[in-house]
Amino acid sequence: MRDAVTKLIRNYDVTGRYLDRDAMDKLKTYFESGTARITAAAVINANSPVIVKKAGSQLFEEVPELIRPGGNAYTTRRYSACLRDMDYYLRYASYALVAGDTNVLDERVLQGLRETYNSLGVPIGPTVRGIQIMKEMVKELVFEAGVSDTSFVDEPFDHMTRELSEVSV
Ligand SMILES: CCC1=C(C)/C(=C/C2=NC(=C\c3[nH]c(/C=C4\NC(=O)[C@H](C)[C@H]4CC)c(C)c3CCC(=O)O)/C(CCC(=O)O)=C2C)NC1=O
Repeated sequence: MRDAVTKLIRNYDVTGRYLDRDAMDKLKTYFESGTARITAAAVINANSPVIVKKAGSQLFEEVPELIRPGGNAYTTRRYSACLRDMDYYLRYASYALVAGDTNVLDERVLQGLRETYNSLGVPIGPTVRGIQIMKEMVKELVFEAGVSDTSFVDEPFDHMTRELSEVSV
């Protein structure tokens, strides 16, 4: 698993370089955004059950066939599996936000996921939509918590969306 700092150090170590101006700029950006990243993690931690529940409801409202007979989230078992997956995405997004790097998502969440989803018939499009709904909710909460620029929140959610959609095509 990697974070913004270990990634940078590894890149410089590979070529035996001291940390130069460019490295300092990257480190500064990361550390300056530290408080906002922690706020985001705190907001997610304090609201995760509500976020997952509300995002799920919105998703099923937008794509009602998911929970109708024949839908992938039909039956309580699959309905719960779907919300559990949403909870995974949210929790790992909070890790990636703190790390300032999406590597944790590649290693712990996305690896092999496409194969699993394809073999179980879990539709990618609505999954991606669910992730995006959670992103919007988190951004709003982070903004309400006093962080004016919430653009950094996009990264992990968009990364999961991109990786999932890329393979579905
Ligand atoms: C931490 C990393 C991690 C991830 C990401 C993960 C995902 C994951 N989701 C699964 C199933 C599932 N995932 C869904 C999800 C959905 N169905 C829909 O229609 C919606 C679009 C969507 C919710 C948004 C469903 C319904 C199942 C059960 C499918 C089945 O068993 O038929 C499975 C198969 C095994 C199981 O049911 O537990 C895995 C491995 N597991 C992990 O350990």
